[in-house]
Amino acid sequence: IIIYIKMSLIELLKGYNKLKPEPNILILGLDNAGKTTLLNYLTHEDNKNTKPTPGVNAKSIQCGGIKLNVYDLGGQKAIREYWKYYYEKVDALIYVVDASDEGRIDECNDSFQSLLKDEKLDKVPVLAYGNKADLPNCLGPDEIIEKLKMNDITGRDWSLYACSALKGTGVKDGIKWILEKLSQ
Ligand code: G3D
Ligand code: MG
Repeated sequence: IIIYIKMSLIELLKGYNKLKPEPNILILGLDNAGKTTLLNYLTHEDNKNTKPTPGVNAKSIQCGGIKLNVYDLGGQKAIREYWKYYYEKVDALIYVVDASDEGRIDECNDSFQSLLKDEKLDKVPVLAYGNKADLPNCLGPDEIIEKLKMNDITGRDWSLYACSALKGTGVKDGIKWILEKLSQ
């Protein structure tokens, strides 16, 4: 019998006792990018009942006194329209890209560039996921880095990981990168 145990954020957090207290991680991306799927994967829960705009799908995870807030926001509107729902300081940003949807990559880049310009996200480390990497003919990491002009990013740390939020592959590596950034 094969018992498949899903990676969870809580399991990953165990190795990070120097993590800053109560970090806020914001998950953003265009609609259909896979944000809710990612949230479901990280929390082992079905968050599907919370549909995109205008609601904010917020998830708080407690682990040994550590609170990790994951915010899953729809991507259809400018980020500014969401700030009325959001008052806490953001410590890290996860930007989910649908790597299988080349047709929307310019729109995806526009949204990403406006995020980078937002003063509320100034200096905030950015983890980009090239999601849906399980699908054929996906944009590869190098292509996404180029399309999103990530090599031009200054004043903040960034990284990009290919992943499949659906299958879980690659998710852990990205989360580890963020946890390192949030560790003092
Ligand atoms: P969103 O919350 O960013 O809007 P969702 O996106 O998490 O709702 O995902 C949108 C659709 O993409 C869903 O399909 C979901 O199953 C699919 N999806 C998300 N991540 C992956 C992935 O890694 N691989 C594949 N193949 N599909 C993914 P449905 O059909 O439910 O609309
Ligand atoms: Mg969603």
